[in-house]
Amino acid sequence: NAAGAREATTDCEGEPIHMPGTIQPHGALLVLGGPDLVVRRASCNSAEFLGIPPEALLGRPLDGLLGPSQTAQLWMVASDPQPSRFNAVKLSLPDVVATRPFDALFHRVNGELVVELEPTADADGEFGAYYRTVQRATVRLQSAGDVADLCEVAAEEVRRVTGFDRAMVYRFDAEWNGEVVAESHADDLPPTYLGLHFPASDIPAQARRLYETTLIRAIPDARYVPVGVVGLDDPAIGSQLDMSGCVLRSVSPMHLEYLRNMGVAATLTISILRDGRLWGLIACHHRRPRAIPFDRRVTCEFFGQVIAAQVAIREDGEERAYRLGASALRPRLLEQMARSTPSVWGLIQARPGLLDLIDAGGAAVVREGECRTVGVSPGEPAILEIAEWLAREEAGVVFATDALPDRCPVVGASAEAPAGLLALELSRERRSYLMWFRPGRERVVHWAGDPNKPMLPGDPTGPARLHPRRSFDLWKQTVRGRSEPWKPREVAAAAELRGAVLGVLASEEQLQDRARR
Ligand code: BLA
Repeated sequence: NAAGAREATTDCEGEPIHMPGTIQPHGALLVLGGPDLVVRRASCNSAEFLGIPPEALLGRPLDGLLGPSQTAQLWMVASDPQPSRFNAVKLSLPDVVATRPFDALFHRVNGELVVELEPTADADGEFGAYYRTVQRATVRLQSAGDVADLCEVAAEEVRRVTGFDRAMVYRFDAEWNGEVVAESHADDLPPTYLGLHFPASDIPAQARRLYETTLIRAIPDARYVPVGVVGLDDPAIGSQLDMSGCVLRSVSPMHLEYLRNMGVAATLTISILRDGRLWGLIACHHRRPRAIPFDRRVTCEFFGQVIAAQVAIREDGEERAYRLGASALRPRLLEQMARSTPSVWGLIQARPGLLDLIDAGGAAVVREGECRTVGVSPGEPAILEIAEWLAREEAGVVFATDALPDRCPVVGASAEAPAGLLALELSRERRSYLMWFRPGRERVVHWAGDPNKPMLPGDPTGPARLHPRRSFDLWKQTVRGRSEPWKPREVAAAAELRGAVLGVLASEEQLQDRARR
């Protein structure tokens, strides 16, 4: 039910995912503070990586652990005023037997230096082949056609580069609902998510904000047991560590459950930004645990930026092409008006016409209690009522809504009723309007599989809403009675058309006046 959905959203958004107090176990974490970089916090698994248990690390200055030359190297990284995320130092510990080679990743938070140790990539020799793979991917992305084609290539290439079972491009809409717009999968897996929509609550607001600053995240094993972090016995240490920038940050239990319900053992997620905001994600799934070493994650992050740049180029291109198309179409609509009596009916007769200017299910022209329609539109009585309502409400000269049943009481929320309305006022006194209608979104969904067949055996006792299919149902609830939103460029094109149409109508009136005299 809708109330339940809202509640779940609120709960999810309240979880402080940036300070879980624990980390994932595939690495170890140290927090250093003070002028001597003394270890103030350490993860409970430190012995596994450093050979030293956390209690024995706390209070020790760094140079005692690393020796003077590595400490100096670390200082250099630590004092960089603009620390790069791409900076990792390969460290080895002189006085202890390190159990395995690792990368050390650094960043600062609230005056402390956070050090994360992760197993390093072992096969440096592979780099040549890896580089060629990335280069090939970059070339393919740059030569992709439109945004849809680009997403297709992005999913394929990210899967190839990461070796995951499945890679998807997940695109957000204006309300942060998402749709899987491309999917690449291993040969022995079926396509599963392509075309599916998910509600905004599946990736709550605080998570989306975080993903705008940390552009790549890995969960190598979704069934992991979280590792605690202990601190010096000092009141200042009592406060929770802000792990926003930690690659080892423990993941929300809600999300881990979601992944388990999906049958996913490992994920890698890459942000795609547009003007600093999240445009979409590349989500990779693997059936077995899978870790991607730091070097490769950096490559994937770079890859996300290439994709983002290519998205921007194509979207800007589409914008320009749309504007050009609209300005070419406008004179043809006006020509048809000149050939029709009364002229406004010409707008309905023109081919290409109103539905080529604005992507909608149908359009109508209302004039003095009469109307003409093209495409799929409500019946004449309903259209006339909408015109009455627009006039009464003083809806303005350009009115756009993607939630008409909510806004306009005369439109019922029936499956046939339009959910989106873009209306241009031609004359309020005469109840004369030009309208476009869009259907409800739940009807424009394309299914990849049988919606009634559960995707996974799943855990029947688990929270039902976390099942991806149910999640899709939840999305359908949140968008009931809602249409695809009108794009700003469409509203702008409609407003420009209104100006031109009013010009034609004014001269028509002058002619009629003259004829009468
Ligand atoms: C995070 N949810 C996420 C992430 C994705 C999704 C991609 C990013 C984290 C990651 O895996 O790297 C959702 N993943 C999807 C979707 C698909 C997919 C839609 O593969 C489709 C194919 N999630 C819920 C509900 C809650 C919730 C109801 O469904 C809250 C009650 C929470 N999701 C949630 C939280 C995070 C998250 C809190 C942040 C996880 C973190 O970074 O700690």
